[in-house]
Amino acid sequence: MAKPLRIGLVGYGFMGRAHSNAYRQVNQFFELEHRPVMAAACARNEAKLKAFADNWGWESTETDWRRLIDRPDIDAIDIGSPNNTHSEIALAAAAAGKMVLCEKPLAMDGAEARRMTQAVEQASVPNFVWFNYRRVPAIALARQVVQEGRIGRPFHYRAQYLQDWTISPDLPLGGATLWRLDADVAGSGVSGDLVAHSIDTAMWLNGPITSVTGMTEIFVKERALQDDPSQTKAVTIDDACQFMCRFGNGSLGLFESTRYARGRKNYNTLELNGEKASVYFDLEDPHRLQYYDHGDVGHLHGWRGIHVTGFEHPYMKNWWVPGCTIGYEHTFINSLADFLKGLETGVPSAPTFRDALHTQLVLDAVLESARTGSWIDIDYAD
Ligand code: SOE
Repeated sequence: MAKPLRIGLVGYGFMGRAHSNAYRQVNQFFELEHRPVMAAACARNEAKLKAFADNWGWESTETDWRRLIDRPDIDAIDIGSPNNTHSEIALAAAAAGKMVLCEKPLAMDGAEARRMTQAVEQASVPNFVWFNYRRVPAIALARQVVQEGRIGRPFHYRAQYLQDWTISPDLPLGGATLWRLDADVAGSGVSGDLVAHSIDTAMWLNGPITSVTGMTEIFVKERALQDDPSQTKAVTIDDACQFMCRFGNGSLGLFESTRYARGRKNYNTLELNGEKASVYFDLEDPHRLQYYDHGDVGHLHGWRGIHVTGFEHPYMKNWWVPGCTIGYEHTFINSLADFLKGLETGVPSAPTFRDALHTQLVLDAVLESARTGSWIDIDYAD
């Protein structure tokens, strides 16, 4: 009989739904010692919260996250609310001895992420950040290929994360759905929202980034407020962010991200070129890992598209039969399964708060470089 792990979720937006779905499904597909119990969902709007909790099967609701943390029947706090709420909730949850799971980006900036990391580490509570793209089977296979030494000496890493949903100047900012455009709530723009994913994956595949130089742009400088369209607010998030970097292993990196790439909806790509082989992934073709192996016989040199849906591929033996695909929501289920496995084995599942702190420090350096026009070295030391 699996041990119940009683979850208190904060937030009921996009990520509240993705996490709820993971809690509901994980034990159906993974054999685990723990069984998450959807004990309580928490948000401020009582009516919307009730509808959300009923829809997803949360046992109870709280409208104040402090009460949620005070509840002795809750083992883990899952933070899926906007970025400016992460720190206070995580610090209180850690102080109360609860496990803490947190949506990305971990924090508004590196200083906040460091305090959060120190809090969970001092309290010795399991902690985890939902950088879900690590759990795309094709990306996990890319990591396996790197770990197996197939790439050889790495030379280049390149990533793009492009969307187009903020192009219209008529799009307001703030409120329940457009807080990602408000720096006071989001901390930053595409850097924290999208580049954070790219950096997390990059450092997982290719090791630490040691120095960066970047640039950002704000294309629409002022927007109406979603909650009060008669008012406007200056846009201070980065609409687009590009940077070059050096990795500790000697390779060079190139990153581009924007929400102004017309036609690109959730275009998230990566490519790693090594002496022996290369890998390429594109989230718009999510089941395929492109692999080029220079060791192949000369006349058969070419990119092979591996359809990552076999039993031998990461996560796929837990799903359907070979060739059958899984989707975006499964990356959250795979993430949760790994977190729960970490509790079982005592080997914490990554990314932990410390891993996410490192991503945040790279983001801070990119934004500082964009402001100052200079190269910034990254110091990961506490
Ligand atoms: C932004 O548009 C967003 O929803 C991000 O917040 C998610 O992290 C990303 O996975 C999809 O795009």
